[in-house]
Amino acid sequence: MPVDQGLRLAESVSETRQWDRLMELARIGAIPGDGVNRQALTALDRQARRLMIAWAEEAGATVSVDDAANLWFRVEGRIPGATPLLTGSHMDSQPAGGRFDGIYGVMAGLEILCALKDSGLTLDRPLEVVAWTNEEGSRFAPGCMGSMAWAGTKPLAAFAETRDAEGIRFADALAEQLAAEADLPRRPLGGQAHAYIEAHIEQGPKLETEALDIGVVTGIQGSRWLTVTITGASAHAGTTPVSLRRDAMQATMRAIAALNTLTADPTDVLRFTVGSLTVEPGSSNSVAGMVRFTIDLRHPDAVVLAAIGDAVAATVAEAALPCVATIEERFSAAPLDFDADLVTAVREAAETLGQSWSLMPSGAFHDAQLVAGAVPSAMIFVPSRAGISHNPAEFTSAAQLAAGTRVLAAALASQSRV
Ligand code: HGY
Ligand code: MN
Ligand code: MN
Ligand code: MN
Repeated sequence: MPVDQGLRLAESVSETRQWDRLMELARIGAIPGDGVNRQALTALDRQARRLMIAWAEEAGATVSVDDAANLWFRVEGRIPGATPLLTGSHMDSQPAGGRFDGIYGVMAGLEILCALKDSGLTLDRPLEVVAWTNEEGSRFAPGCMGSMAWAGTKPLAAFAETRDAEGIRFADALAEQLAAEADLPRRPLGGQAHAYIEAHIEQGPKLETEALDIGVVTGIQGSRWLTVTITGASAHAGTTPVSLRRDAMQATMRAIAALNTLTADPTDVLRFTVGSLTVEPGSSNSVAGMVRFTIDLRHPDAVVLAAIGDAVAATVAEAALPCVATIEERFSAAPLDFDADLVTAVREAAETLGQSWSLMPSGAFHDAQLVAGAVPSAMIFVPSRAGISHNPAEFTSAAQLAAGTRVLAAALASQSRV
């Protein structure tokens, strides 16, 4: 599709329609402070999907779902049988999430389907928009299950037994989702795409601080998720001498203090987070018998990330004594550079549309990190107010979101030639 058609497609993107629909979706699972709690494979997730499905059908797309409950919207191109272009992101949110993380990228794809219909343009290639299942991993760890299963990084069965806080198995929650959407055509898991470009909020402060419109994302740093279980012995808080205790909470505090020392990085490149912690029996007058906590490690260098991850085990085991520590790796995504040609296409689309831009890496992981294992991929960022995300205060303006969607439209169109 020549550049001017990419421009015409971009011009048909409606800022208002996109914004109004995002605000309508934000009412599903709304929490105080303009936030959203719409976690993967819940009734709220299904309610939001139904809304997107209705809008996609209005835009003339065919809708389908695959065995991982990834949700697909497709419009045909001029060249029958051409490998499709692919865009999308995730619809699931954090428990105290914002109105834009993930859902913006799916909405941007949907908005481009609407722009195709409104403009009467047809791309050479089919265009597919996908909502990947469980990117956040906040209900069922790990994240990016849908994109991992689609890209063949891990078989879907590998996730079956993971449980949420209520003890529900992922396999059962997935079966419930698929049963609720049994009216949708089922498509095989996996497939091909000529290129994948994902639009997402930056979730950091760079674009706003530098007053830039677009992040041309060069790659994504590595992530490792570990779950630590420290086992001692529950005991009476009043009668048990401290010298006789195997206090899992005290052991945990020693272990996290030791990990803070291990991961201290004055350059703030290595990121270490303990985001969730559970205590058993969890009573004020019982010594903790078991503590389970999560570790989230991020670094752009795979060797550093591997070394730190391995050092965690030894550090925790020693600090936890006389309690026993076990460590389970829940997720790892290697650092990666996006497809250079696609990064150029995104940059050129931003320039053609007169948007200010900067090349930048992503601190957050995204489905694109896994899809890139199977398809040339790239990402587009739009600014996050004060860099806030995974927080109800997350905000990006209607105009900023529309600018990102227009760059996405032009970048996808540039990749449509067969
Ligand atoms: O955790 C992440 O990096 C992503 O935002 N889910
Ligand atoms: Mn996200
Ligand atoms: Mn997120
Ligand atoms: Mn190409």
